[in-house]
Order: sequence, then C-alpha cells, then structure tokens
Amino acid sequence: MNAHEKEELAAFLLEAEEKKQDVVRITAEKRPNLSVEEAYAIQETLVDTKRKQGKSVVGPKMGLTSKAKMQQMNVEEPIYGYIFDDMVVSGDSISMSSFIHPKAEAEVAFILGEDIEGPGISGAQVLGATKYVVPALEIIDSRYENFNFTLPDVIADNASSSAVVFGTTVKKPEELELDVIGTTLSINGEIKDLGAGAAVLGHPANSVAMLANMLHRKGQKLEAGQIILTGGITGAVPVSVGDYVEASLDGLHSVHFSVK
Ligand code: 0L1
Ligand code: MG
Repeated sequence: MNAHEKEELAAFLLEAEEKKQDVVRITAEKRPNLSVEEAYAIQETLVDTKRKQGKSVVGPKMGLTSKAKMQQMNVEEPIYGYIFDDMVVSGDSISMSSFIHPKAEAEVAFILGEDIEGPGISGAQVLGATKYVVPALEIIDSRYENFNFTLPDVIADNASSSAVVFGTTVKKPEELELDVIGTTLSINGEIKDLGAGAAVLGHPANSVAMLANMLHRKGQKLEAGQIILTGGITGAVPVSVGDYVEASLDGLHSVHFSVK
C-alpha cells in the first residue's frame, strides 16, 4: 500500500468520525484484501493526523481482550488503538450528538510510573511499573455501519476508540487483586452485564504486558504517565439518550455518566 492510499483511507475514517456519519467497511469495497499490517499502517496515519491537529495521546488501549470477542473475530491476539486527550469526558454527561452508535464497557485503566519496553514483558513487571489503577467506562463508537467490520477494518479505525470516562478512585495496584475484582455494568439501575478482572487475558496486567510486547515489534514502548485502557471486563452495551450508565468495580467504586 503506498503513502497516498494510506492517507486516503485514514482520511475516509477521520471524516466519518468528524461528521458522525457511519461508512461501509473498507474491506467491503475499497480494499477487500486489507492485511493486519496494512491496517496498522492506516491507523498510524490516522494517529499522526490527529497529532498534527494538536491532539495528544493519553495512552494506547487494548481491545478484543476477552475470549468471547476473540472467538467472535476468530483471532488469537488482541488489538490496540489510541486514546486522545479530546476523548476524555470531563463532566458527568455525554451528548449523543457526539457519537454515531455508542456502546459502553467497564474497564480498569493503568497509570504507568515507569516506561515499559518489550519484548518478554510479564504481568508482574507491569504491576511493578504501574503507579495507580483507576476504574473507567470506555465508550466505543465504530465508524462502520452496524459495527460491521473484519479485524483489519477495526484496527484501521483506531479500535473503535471514541471516548472514556475515568473514575475518581485511585488505588495502587498492590492494594487490589485485579483478576478477581467483580464488575457490573448497569443502565438506569438495571445490570446489563457483569464479569471479573480475569476476563481480560487472565489479569488486566497481562493486557498491558501484551501491549508492550506488541509495540516492541514496531520499535515502540509504553511511557511513564500514559493511561492504558486494558480491555472490557464486561461486554460493550449500546447506550441511548436518557441513559444513566454506571460501572461498579470491587475496591475501585463506581464510574458513571449520563447520556443527553
Ligand atoms: O475497546 C475495545 O475492545 C474495542 C475493540 C474493537 C471492537 C469493537 O468495536 O467492538
Ligand atoms: Mg475497550
């Protein structure tokens, strides 16, 4: 894929994100044989464009970290994307007009105290390099019609990244057993899904370790100060106007937002 094609496809996805207008997946018509490698190259171009627009990266994130999502997509490895500063929700409400068809999922985020550079990083090393963990609600919003995509499509689309609400409870990782923290995701007081931290690759720290090892293949590393979304402990649930969305994570209290 040449530079012009990469830029055209990144611009196609960025326009859909800016206009809040869903599009047909890239592999349906534009590039049926898109490979995972090419998809990450499109994602990199999209990320560079956002940086040139003055946005800054809060941290990379992991997606497709649950067995169910990996089986559904027929993959053995999760994917990553990037969360930008303008995706972080500052108040306690979001506007439906900022999204196409948002879904929320409950996650644990890691705030790194040290750089982490692969290869061969383990979950234990990640815990040693992590300053704090916080609860988070990630709002994913695929730019593709009906969330209909193949693996390369969703990689190119920055792993459906759109927004994130961070909770205010901050804990040191050693204060919790992150693999057994029980988590519920409720909408308007009704539990829509639940899980335990182990749903994320056995332990959320394993997700950060895998991310460090995947980035190493590109000559990149995780950096101190980055906030890493580790992947959904619960499934992703569609949200609509009027909803009050709340995730409760044992020991990390709750994180919530309303949809206007
Ligand atoms: O954060 C995530 O797990 C999203 C990964 C992309 C798959 C999706 O949009 O459902
Ligand atoms: Mg996620």
